[in-house]
Amino acid sequence: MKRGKLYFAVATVCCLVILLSLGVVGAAKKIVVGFSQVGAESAWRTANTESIISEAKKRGIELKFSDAQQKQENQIKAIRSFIAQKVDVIGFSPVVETGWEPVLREAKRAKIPVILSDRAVDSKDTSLWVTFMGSDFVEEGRRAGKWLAEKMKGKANIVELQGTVGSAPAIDRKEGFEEIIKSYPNMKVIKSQSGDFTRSKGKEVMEAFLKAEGKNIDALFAHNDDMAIGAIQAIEEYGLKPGKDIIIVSIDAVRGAFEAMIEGKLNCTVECSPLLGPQFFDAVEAIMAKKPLPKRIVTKEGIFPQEVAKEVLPTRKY
Ligand code: GZL
Repeated sequence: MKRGKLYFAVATVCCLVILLSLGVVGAAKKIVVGFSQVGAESAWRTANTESIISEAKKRGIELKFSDAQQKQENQIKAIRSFIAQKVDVIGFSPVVETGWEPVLREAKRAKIPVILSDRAVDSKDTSLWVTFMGSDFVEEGRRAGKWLAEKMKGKANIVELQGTVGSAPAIDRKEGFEEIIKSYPNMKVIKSQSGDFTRSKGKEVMEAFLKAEGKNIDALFAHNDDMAIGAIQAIEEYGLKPGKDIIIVSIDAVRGAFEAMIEGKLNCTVECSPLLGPQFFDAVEAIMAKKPLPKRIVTKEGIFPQEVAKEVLPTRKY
């Protein structure tokens, strides 16, 4: 009898040692997440990256982070690499809406759940991702349109600096803005072109608008603050007063926009929060705990006209 008990004890210890070495018991296995970021094109993106990286660190989650420099092929490569490394969850902000199905099918075959952060994918196969979290860009466009219509009393020749061609924010912000101004026969978009969400391109395209339309321009709608800030430089170099000769509304509500409003050079910014880190990793931990998630998680946002800029700036986190 005694020999039997001894054998049982030895076998139990051996099993425990094997399970411990496999990380099945004892210390919980560290979660590993692969995240493919659009790039570093704007102050918004920098704040978004900081939010993702700092939140992973705070939660002790291993983050494999890749910057795609606004190129879809780089994001596809990064996602394939995450699949090869067998990460637990893949997250990414798709630089454009289309062209993702093949690589997302590979992730699905590898049984790696995908979270869309910030921007959407345009695909009928919604099984390719667990959830899409981010702003309602159409509503942001509507808010910009409503504010401008009121400010201009329903009459303006408008130039538009669009975001990255084919990206969800550019497509949807344009849609929302047009939905509003179509009710105002005397509000017309006389020029519209992509500034790719960057300050430099926003300045360059605004210079071309001014060359073609000059004093005929009453207002600028920029799909993000970085392009608006670039356009402000172009307007000043052209000899006009931004915020006075040309009324400007943009989107993101980054620190630079508040500073420009306090200087009287920008008139309104619509909030688009980049602080998605906590929400993103809540979703990661829910997936790991096999908890259900809604297909769509919308970030709550506001609008900031020039009049409140000074009082609100100290409270801003990005
Ligand atoms: C919006 C985000 C956009 C920002 C830009 O959620 O995708 O990309 O508006 C950024 O500033 O470049």
